[in-house]
Amino acid sequence: MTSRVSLTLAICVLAGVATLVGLARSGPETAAPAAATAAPATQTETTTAQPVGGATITIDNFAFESGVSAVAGSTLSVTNADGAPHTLTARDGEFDTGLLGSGESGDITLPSTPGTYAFFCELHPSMTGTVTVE
Ligand SMILES: [Cu+2]
Repeated sequence: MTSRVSLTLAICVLAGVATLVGLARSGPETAAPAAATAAPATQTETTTAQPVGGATITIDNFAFESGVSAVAGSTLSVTNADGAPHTLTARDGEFDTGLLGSGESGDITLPSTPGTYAFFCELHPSMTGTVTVE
């Protein structure tokens, strides 16, 4: 009987040692804060190609500057360098500077669809021009 008890004790002691060894081995791994460092990678670049450096059109001597091209959706700056007031108004109503007095400037936002857009001056309908949006 005694040997059987001591054998049981020995097994218990061995099991206890094994448990301690197991705790000791797994301890450092669970304590490592490696999981917390991999999180913030979702809010990266929202690559919406924002046009930079808008084009300009100058009005002078009752004429629009011709051959202007600009990035779709960008801002076009219109300067009236003439002695008379003018507007730069799209034929299809997509943009309009409104009345620009002598020496005044106004910005319009170009369409986001590429193409050639015709415009005119509301005060002087014979003044026409186009802007190429690309
Ligand atoms: Cu005009």
